[in-house]
Amino acid sequence: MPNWIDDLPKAELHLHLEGSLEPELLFALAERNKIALPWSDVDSLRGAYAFNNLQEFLDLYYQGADVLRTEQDFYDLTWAYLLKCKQQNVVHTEPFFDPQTHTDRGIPFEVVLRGIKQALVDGEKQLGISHGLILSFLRHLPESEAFKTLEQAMPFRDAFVAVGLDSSEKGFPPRLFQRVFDKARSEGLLTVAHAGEEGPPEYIWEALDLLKIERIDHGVRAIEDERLMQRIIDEQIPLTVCPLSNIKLCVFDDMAQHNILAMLERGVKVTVNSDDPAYFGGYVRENFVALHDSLGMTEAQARRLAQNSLDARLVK
Ligand code: ES4
Ligand code: ZN
Repeated sequence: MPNWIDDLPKAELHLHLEGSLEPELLFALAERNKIALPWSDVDSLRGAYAFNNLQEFLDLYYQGADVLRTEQDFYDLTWAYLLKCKQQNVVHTEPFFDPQTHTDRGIPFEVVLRGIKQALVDGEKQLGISHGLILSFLRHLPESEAFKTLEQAMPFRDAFVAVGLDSSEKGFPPRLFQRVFDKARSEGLLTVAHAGEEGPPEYIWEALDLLKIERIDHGVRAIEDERLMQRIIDEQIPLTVCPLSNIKLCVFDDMAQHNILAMLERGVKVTVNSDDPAYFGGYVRENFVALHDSLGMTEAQARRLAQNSLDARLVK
């Protein structure tokens, strides 16, 4: 593996903290919290990480998140991720968390937030990794539930830089969340949204025009709409692309088919991210390595991708 991948300072702009829960920590937390698991050991859990689409992954991801119960659990989850960042020269991160995944099973919002935020603050002090936290709404739940979540978050307004939109994409277009995103922006929060991962280019248009997003999470299906491509290039709207995720969820048949370098060469502001590294086979470094191995990414291209990630930060 080339050294220059590690040497590049990078920002990670698309990372679900719940998706960084490695099987080893999942089992340790289950034991600590006296939770019985349906898998006999770490290897059999890892063996279940085979997905045909986004929904098959999400079903397991929400099941895995059930072991997260206490403030310490959320701290440990976030800290383990930050140690990975340190190893891989990720100097800045803007992670998502999904409050509804936890509040809907009775974990108080502030328990989740305090654990995550304390680890991020310690990461800044002890590891030198800066951050901006993004509160993500689950789009398979109604907008009224997102409003409730935003209300719960407002006493902690300063803990966040933005709101996001994730979970099952098809059938849940961005327009369903226009009002809650308006409300978030009126509170001074920035906005991002998953769009064009499995969903059509139309969802990317909606996310831009109705949700006024600063970045498109995934966005790889923009390539199907030439007018959209022109806008993304003209306005230099960043795409937070997650190559290994896209292969694991069958968005592309294999890495050799991935369009990230084609987009880069057309002038799209693409970045490299890990999405749910515990489930998809690697962190930022492993995503860069896959682009090198399967797409022939050059050192110059890697430099531009890393620079794009630093330029596309919400927190400068
Ligand atoms: C996600 Cl890959 C992906 N897409 C949409 N929502 C998500 N939540 C966690 N990972
Ligand atoms: Zn994602």
